[in-house]
Amino acid sequence: MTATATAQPAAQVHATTPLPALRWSTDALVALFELPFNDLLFRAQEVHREHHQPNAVQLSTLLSIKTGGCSEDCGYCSQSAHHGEAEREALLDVDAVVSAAKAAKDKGATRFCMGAAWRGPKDKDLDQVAGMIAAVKALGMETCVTLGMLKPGQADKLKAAGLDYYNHNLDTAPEFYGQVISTHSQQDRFDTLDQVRAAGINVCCGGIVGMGETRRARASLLAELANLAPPPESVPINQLVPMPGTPLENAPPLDPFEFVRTIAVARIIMPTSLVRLSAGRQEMSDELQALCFLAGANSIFYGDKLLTADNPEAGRDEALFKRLGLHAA
Ligand code: SAM
Ligand code: DTB
Ligand code: SF4
Repeated sequence: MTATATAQPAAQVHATTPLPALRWSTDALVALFELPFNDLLFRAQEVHREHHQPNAVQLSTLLSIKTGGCSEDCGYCSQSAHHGEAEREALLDVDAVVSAAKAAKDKGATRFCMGAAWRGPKDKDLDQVAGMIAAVKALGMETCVTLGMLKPGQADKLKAAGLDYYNHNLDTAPEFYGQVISTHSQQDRFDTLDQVRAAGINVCCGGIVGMGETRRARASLLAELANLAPPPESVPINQLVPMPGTPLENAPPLDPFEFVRTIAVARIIMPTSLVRLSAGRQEMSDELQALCFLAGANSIFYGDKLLTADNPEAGRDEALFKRLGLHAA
């Protein structure tokens, strides 16, 4: 059987920029997922080499600037007040953030991502975060924040502070979204993404796999991401980290090859984006991570902590890069 994947004319595109009317269908992406593994990885490598340095991997370091107690009920999240067990911590002060950013820069990270467990920021909080962004930017790093849903005008304030990227994930397929989150809708996420784009901030937007969704749902999420106009500059692909106490604590583990396929499809349909091998690396073997790089992942979260979950120690990543001949971008 020959599987073909074609871009279809657009019916509707999200975001404000009128761009080429290309729209990926879920069927086309399911066909990519169904390719023999070697064929899929070969196609992903071809696309990867056409658009990126083949052995370069960008390093982003995360810091949780406000932890736990979130009003939202995202079924995967340790920081939800509904079920999360993460220890709560108030918004950090600027000095603490700057010293973490300096340490990350010294270790080789080029982007510093600050995450807050909010449904969305209050204006007072946003002013404090703006100070953090300006201070991290002054270190010569790229800045990224993920603060939840934005109200009109807030994205402009972030842009004025020097923000390079806003992370706001679509997280899962529209047809699965309501099974995982009830306190906001995926349309709310699109609305914030539109504001981020309109403010001239780069978009970091991806999702989570391994929550018990079908392959078709994974394809459907990737189609939504690629059909953003333009597609996100950064696409974090998270593998669910099953957190104690959350509704998804006992989700059945995903076949590792299916995770690699997800990366490969993302690479093929979003050729110029950074595809980040994100949460879940601590639980992955070196061999599985190598397959993800072969499939076109060219960014990682670097540093021993994500927001509340563990991430590989820098030393393990350095050793892996050396064995694979990879270098920091
Ligand atoms: N509250 C903001 C929001 O939801 O956009 C920002 C922080 S939130 C923790 C950022 C992202 O982390 C989520 O969109 C989700 O993709 C990811 N995430 C959260 N918990 C996770 C888990 N247990 N495993 C994998 N990814 C997770
Ligand atoms: C993203 O897509 N993954 C990061 C970042 N954006 C903010 C967060 C992963 C969180 C993993 C679970 C935790 O640390 O609590
Ligand atoms: Fe809150 Fe974000 Fe966690 Fe959802 S993913 S509960 S919005 S911190």
